[in-house]
Amino acid sequence: MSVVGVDFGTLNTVVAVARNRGVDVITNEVSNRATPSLVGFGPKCRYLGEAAKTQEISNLKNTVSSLKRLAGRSFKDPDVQIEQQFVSAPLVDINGQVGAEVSYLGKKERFTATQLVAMLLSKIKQTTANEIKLPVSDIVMSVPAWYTDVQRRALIDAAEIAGLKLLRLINDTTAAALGYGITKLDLPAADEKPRRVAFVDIGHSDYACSIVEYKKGELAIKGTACDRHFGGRNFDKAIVDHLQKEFIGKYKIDISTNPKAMTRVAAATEKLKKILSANQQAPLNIESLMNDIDVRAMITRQEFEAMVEPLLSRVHIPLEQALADAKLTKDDIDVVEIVGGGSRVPAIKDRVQAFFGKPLSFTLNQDEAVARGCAFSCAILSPVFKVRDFAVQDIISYPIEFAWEKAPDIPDEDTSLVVFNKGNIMPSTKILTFYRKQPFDLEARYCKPEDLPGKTNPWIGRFSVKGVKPTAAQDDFMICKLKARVNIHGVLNVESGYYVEDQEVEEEIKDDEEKKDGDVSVYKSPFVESSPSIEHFESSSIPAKRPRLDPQPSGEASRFHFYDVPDENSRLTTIKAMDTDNKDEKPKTRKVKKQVRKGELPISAGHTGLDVDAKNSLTEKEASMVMEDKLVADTEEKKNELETYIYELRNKLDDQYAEFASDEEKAKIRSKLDASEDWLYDEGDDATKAIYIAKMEELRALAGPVVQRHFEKVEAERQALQAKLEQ
Ligand code: ATP
Ligand code: K
Ligand code: MG
Repeated sequence: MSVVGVDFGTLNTVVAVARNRGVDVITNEVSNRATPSLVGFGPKCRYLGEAAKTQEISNLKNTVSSLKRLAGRSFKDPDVQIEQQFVSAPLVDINGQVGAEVSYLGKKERFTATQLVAMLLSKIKQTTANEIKLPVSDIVMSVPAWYTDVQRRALIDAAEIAGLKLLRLINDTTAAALGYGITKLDLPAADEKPRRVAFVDIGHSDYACSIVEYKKGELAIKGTACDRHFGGRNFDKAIVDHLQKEFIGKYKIDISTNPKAMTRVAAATEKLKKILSANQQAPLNIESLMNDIDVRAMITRQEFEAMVEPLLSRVHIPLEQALADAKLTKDDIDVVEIVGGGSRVPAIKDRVQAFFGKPLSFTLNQDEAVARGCAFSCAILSPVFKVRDFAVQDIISYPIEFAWEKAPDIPDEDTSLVVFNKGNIMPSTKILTFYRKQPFDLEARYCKPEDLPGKTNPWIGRFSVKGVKPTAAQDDFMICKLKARVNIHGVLNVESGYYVEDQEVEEEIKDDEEKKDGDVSVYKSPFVESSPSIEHFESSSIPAKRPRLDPQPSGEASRFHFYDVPDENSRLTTIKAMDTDNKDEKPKTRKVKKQVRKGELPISAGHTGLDVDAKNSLTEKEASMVMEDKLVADTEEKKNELETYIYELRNKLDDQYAEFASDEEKAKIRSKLDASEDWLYDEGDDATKAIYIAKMEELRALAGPVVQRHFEKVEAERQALQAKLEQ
């Protein structure tokens, strides 16, 4: 079983694996440590990763980039229009979702962003399996912290379509933070002041800062803030826009009217930008860019910095926000770690350093830190790998509320409640309590739509609670408990439902509780079910009739609790603790009303992810495209083998086989070789795998006797030599 971490970047995807008692970044088929996050389509097969990059310039209309930015987005989202500026294939609306229309196997085809991501992942899976010589299944993959439920579900679906088992979606900066923590052996002990590290990741499209607190064996994310439209590509675009104007004046060409010219300038610009990170000026030369015109330009670092000043002036914003969320100041930060290729721009580093007022630290590999963190996370979660345990506590990025219809018999009931707040620990479970006599529905949604990317629909899911009926005995409310969880992927679910009944139980009084006055109003009852949560019951202190949340400090074991109180005087909500009257008995006990789990409530959930049937059919489709690609690759390989064999045999006939073939035999073989070669460059250029194999067999059979005679002679010589040595 393999342990794999995938940093799915906007520009590049980096894969790390756990092996040789460590974590290594693997190389792909052309020995690169990062694979372009690109998919392309052709008349015979798909081009995935490196192949898509190779074909890009000649196949712009059928090449899709920005996959990470498209997953889970709706076509109408204004953000998709921004992406279209960076994506050369036409983006289209597929049942509301964004996808691309391409020409594939000679026909127009449309693929959703989820499918496109699955294609890249499927390639990553093959590359990784080839490299580590093991089948790949379990992975941990990174996403930006600002990814919403629908985006996360899209990636989970994509991984499944690609035949991968996604153990965790982890936020980019959290992955980097894990990689940092697990390798540092000098973290503060539990009773010491935590080490506080700011992680700054600036990639190709994205900028995030997380403030992280470390103690031995654990990290807690305290605040994360992002600029969703800030990365290397924005810096490139500033230069391209400048060059576009310059070329209009200087060469009378407008590259914005010519996609191929635009792409070539963008590629040259990215190189130029990288040169400017180490030099004060950099040249750009492109031959025959448009209308047979060669262009040249020279840009100094100073000019570049002036062009990107509007971006540079935003650098401090996520840093300030992350600190504010963490309720810390710059002075509290012990270390500032920088990752991501985009942060190599000296002016960015200067701004970050000036903001924190301390030198930056580069102990992580800027390009590989996220992938390595993902691999560590996978190792921790994988049952087959032993790794030092390291607890990772992340936080929720957007507040989530539940809404429902007012119950007919509870007049004053509220109809919505914020259940998860921004900054709540993630993963986390909360128990919601409802008093109902009939089945009911709940809807979950983000309650601050203005914080979401673009115009993301705040709707998260709808949950129908079945099996609810009045309690048999008294025709009373059923007390329904629902477990809402933002899980390890950052995805919301109502995972289960059950109902409880109030029962009087005898309970021992612990000494430290005794001081309480007769009527104990607050009483903690540890929940016996699988959930480690603690429920809180209160009696008279609840302001009647209002659903509410009761804030708890923090940690997986403490939750916010939700009360739904039907009636001020209802005995359902009154939990009384009574002293037992007999004081002589030991141990002392009292009767308390406790809620006892009585049965399950089935829940059917509707969310933005794919349903099972759709997922199965896309999985089949992906598998068949993989087979098709493989067939094309195998066919190409057989064709190359045949071609090579023709050349080799022809040479050997003049060389080592010369003495073993008669002139007649040689002439016959040569003429067959010539015919086969002519065939290869003619109709044989595009034949099937089986035909190439058959042609090869034909030649082998013809040359067989000659090869055999040669072999026998070589063998006889070998034996003679051996016999001599053994004498
Ligand atoms: P994202 O995290 O935004 O999804 P990503 O993970 O694919 O994207 P990275 O690989 O971290 O992005 O960074 C890629 C960006 O870094 C590109 O824009 C690239 O031009 C830029 N970059 C790489 N090296 C340098 C350099 N030496 N100087 C300036 N920019 C650089
Ligand atoms: K990357
Ligand atoms: Mg990245």
